[in-house]
Amino acid sequence: AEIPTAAQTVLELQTQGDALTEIQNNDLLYSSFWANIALAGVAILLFVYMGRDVEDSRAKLIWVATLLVPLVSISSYIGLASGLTVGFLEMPSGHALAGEGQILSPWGRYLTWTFSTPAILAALGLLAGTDFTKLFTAITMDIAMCITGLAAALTNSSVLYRWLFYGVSCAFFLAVVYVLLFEWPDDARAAGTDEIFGTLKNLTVVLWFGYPVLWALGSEGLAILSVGATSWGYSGLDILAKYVFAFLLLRWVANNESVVASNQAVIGGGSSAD
Ligand code: RET
Repeated sequence: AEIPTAAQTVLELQTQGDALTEIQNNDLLYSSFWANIALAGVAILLFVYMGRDVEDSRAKLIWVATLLVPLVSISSYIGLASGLTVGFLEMPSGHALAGEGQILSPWGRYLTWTFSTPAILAALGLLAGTDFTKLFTAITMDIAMCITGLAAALTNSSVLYRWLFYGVSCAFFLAVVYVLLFEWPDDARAAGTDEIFGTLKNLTVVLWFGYPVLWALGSEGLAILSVGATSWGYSGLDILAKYVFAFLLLRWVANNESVVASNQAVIGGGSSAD
């Protein structure tokens, strides 16, 4: 490892500045980032307010996990809007954008999903009253999905390797979907949370399938959609998968604290307020 010279440091800073200029000149892209920053800010305030009377420790844990979603999101989108987590990538031959020069890649998105999606799954698993094994499985598979998705987006040695990473990421995704569809519904029935769990599970499974589809159609994949359109696609999915999800969950928890509190599951119990 060499110590970078001053000139190299300046060069890197210029790249970030270039990214910022490019982002700001792309109205579609820039507005998709700022819509989410604003929404995350409002959501944080609203969710803190909605959880103000929650006292049971398991209900609080669900609330904290849910609150993490907009907290990660606001950081993620500031990273994108500032250019910090956006880079330029030359696409390999065989990719639809090969030979088109440097393509803007908002890779920070894939990175921060590594933190926001486990929070969503933690909230859902706790709601279902699941055990440690299933929660661990869902969350580790989910993290692996995000990291291999990031790898797929950043690989530019060959188009085949991009799709190979994509395929591996999809396999991890299916493991998550399996837990959501075939493990947690039974747990939720036993916990008496099956109605709200069912709603949130359906919302999650349907919306989460939108992400790999968008990746395949978007600028990283077949490039049928522009960079800006792809970004709005993700922002739209994020709005539903995060904020609608979190709002429904928190409203239910605030109104049904006793159901969550009486849940005998091993995770998140312990000293409740009484
Ligand atoms: C990628 C591409 C590779 C294949 C798969 C993907 C799935 C991504 C998902 C993301 C969900 C994100 C959410 C974010 C909210 O903060 C990485 C797009 C399967 C399911 C819900």
